[in-house]
Amino acid sequence: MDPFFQEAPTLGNPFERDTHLQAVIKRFCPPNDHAALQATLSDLGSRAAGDLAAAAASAERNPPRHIPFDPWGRRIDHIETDTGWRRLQDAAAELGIIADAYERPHGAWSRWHQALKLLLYHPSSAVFSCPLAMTDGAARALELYGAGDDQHAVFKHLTSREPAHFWTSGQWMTERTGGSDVGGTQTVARPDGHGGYLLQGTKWFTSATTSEIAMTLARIEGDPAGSKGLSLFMVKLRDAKGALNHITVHRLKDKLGTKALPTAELTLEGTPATLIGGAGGGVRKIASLFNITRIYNALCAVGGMRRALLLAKDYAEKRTAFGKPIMEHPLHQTTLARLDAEASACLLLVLHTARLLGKVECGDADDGETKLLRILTPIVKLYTAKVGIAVTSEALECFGGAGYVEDTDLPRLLRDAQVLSIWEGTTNVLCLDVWRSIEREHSLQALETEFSTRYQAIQDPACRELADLFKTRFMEATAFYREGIAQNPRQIEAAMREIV
Ligand code: MFK
Ligand code: FAD
Repeated sequence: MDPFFQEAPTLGNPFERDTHLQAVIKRFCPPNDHAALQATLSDLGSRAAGDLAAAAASAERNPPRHIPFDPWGRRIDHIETDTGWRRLQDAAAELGIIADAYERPHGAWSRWHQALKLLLYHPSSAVFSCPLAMTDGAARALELYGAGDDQHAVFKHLTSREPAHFWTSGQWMTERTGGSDVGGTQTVARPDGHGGYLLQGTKWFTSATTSEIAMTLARIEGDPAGSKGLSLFMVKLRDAKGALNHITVHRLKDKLGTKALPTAELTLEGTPATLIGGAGGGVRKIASLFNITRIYNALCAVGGMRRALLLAKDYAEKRTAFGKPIMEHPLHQTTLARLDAEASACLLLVLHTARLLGKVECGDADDGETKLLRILTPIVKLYTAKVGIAVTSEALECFGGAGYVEDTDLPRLLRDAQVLSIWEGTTNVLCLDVWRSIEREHSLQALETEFSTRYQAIQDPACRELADLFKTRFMEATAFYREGIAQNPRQIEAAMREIV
């Protein structure tokens, strides 16, 4: 008898294979754009399984390396990255992932189009989507608060479609004192006497340390303690000769996942910096950045889930147990269907959020939609991250032992999902952001209106039964607010958990 060897799962074109994604696009895309979008995503799907996947595999095989000294002992702090990593950056520029959001070729639908590209790009990008997220956020902060020729030139680099001109940005908020509570930021900004500032302080997590610029928080000397005293700054990482600009990189983090992404600890030692949007209000200004990266986080969670499921479904057709493909076993079918339903719900939620973002950025949104975007952003970030971890974990189980074996490349999917609930605000911190948006921006009404509009449109009795259940829980969770008893922090936290 010939020895048996299991056929490996194959990705194929992840757009062509994802019938649910195609159905969603058909349902929501403006009819005139549909054919062109379909063709763009089909091309991108083929690249996601082809050259992008190959570049990502190379970047994962050759993780970044910190080279502190040159052969003669000079401090250089070079971070060596793989050619695949750099190809992924070039591809992002060519695909116009950031440019689409700012040139707005589809008007208020541009963010929605961009979101679809990201869903396919992210899972084949070795998490280059992280530098892209921060670059997009930095472009948004510059669009809102930037001034002057230099900042305009930087904006042009961040939004370029030309690989040779395209720059990326970091987002340096976390210090040793805390990533959630940035009020403890110890970085100090001293005027340089020529209108600029020199920064002194240590940043504890800086992903994409190979970026050209970074947006960061610092306290101008003499400004008050706490978050109120922080301002937003832009740092150019390298000088004209390509040497780091008064920055010492201590080491790269040894992380559970995101292995191709360089994440460093570094110290700013009199690093020249430009104040963005004037002194003070640093947290509010950097919120324009992290509200973009939080939506990217959600898109990447969904992209990761769909990728894991496509592979699991393909495998279910190829793997036989008890005399038939595992796809034909009812329990396995149910598992895949349940995971698919969860990932599909997240897909709809995040695409709707991207649509709202596009409307708000183009000035097409009414007050209710603006508030809805505000409250949905932390909700979709925290919810899709949690579901992403759970779905990816169970998707690995669908491969049996192979899902736990490194050279199948499946465990990486789970490692890369695990970070999604930590960076860009942990789950509890985002629960409190939901509360902040309710209390300060009165966004709950917008969520209730959205819910009741959708509730009334439900025809199917089974769906209505589910929606009734959801409605009861939603009303209970928000009762504290309507009844003006929002005094007890425990009760607020429990309620926020229920709402999301
Ligand atoms: C592949 C996936 C892509 C993702 C890539 C990610 C790469 C990883 C990068 C990172 O992880 S970067 C670090 C991310 N760090 C965070 O997200 C910080 C988490 N902590 C919080 O979000 C805290 O809640 C916060 C720092 C905002 C608390 O700060 P404060 O100053 O104590 O809060 P406060 O006083 O309530 O708000 C200060 C101002 O910010 C207020 O405005 P005003 O100054 O006008 O009063 C708030 O209204 C405003 N603000 C806070 N959160 C906001 C916001 N505005 C809009 N949206 C929000 N979400
Ligand atoms: P802490 O803030 O100490 O939180 C610890 C725990 O306390 C969490 O569970 C949190 O939910 C909980 N907690 C805190 N406050 C509250 C509260 N008020 N109520 C209830 N619970 C609370 N940061 C950057 O700035 N730039 C980067 O590029 C970057 N890259 C990263 C890359 C990776 C791979 C990782 C893992 C992190 C990165 N970070 C980056 C840091 C990340 O944003 C922080 O780790 C995160 O914001 C949490 O901060 P912390 O680690 O200090 O945890």
